[in-house]
Amino acid sequence: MSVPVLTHLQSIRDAQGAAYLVLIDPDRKNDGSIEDRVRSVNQSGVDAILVGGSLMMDGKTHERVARIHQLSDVPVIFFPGSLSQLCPHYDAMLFMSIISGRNPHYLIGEQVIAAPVVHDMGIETIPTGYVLMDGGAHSTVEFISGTQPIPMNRPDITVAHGLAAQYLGMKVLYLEAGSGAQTPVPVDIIEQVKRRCDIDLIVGGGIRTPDQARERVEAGADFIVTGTIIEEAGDSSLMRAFSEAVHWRSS
Ligand code: 1GP
Repeated sequence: MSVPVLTHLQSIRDAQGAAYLVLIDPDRKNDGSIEDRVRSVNQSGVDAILVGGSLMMDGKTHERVARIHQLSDVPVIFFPGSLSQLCPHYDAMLFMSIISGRNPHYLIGEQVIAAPVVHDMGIETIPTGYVLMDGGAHSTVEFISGTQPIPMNRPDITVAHGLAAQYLGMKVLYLEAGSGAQTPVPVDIIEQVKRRCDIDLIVGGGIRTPDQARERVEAGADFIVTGTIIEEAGDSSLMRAFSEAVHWRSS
């Protein structure tokens, strides 16, 4: 792709209201469904694939990422759960810091270890502040990173993190309720962060219906991520419905 992946997604956002990203977990449990999932992505108006997960249960992650990249018609973006998933088969990566946490290893430690390898591989980096919110289920990220999520009733704390990310020069803020969350990030939090912060917003975690996605786009989300519900649905019609809901300007 000649333009950077982030620029490409921003131009989709500008033209169609928001961009829609599907998360594929390259773990063993998805080994048999990866090809079908990527083919569905290609046919359903999805704008990019995020690849990542907090825990890998075998050693074949890189081989699965290569398969995803080979089959995908859209950019494949690394959403790092851990450095063990870093490999050259990505078009870009969210170069993330868990800014809602106070664990120095996930604030800067992993990034320092990764940076020379990323440089060597030539992967586009998208500077991203990752904000974990309390979606009502103890998420794997919470456990692995050893960090506390921000309560959903504290838009003030969330806005403060968004401003900090902006002033640190990050390009994107990822408002994350946690994969499989019972409650997605509330609309009013997205509205307040959007009103106060000048930074693109990824919103994900616990989004289970196209209506929920659309409400979050209307509140100010630039990019919507779904993972679990797409895994559970197992067909492309739901992806298509999400794509139409997110791309509200073209529907
Ligand atoms: C997780 O935000 C993503 O990091 C997707 O969450 O699996 O709940 O859709 P779900």
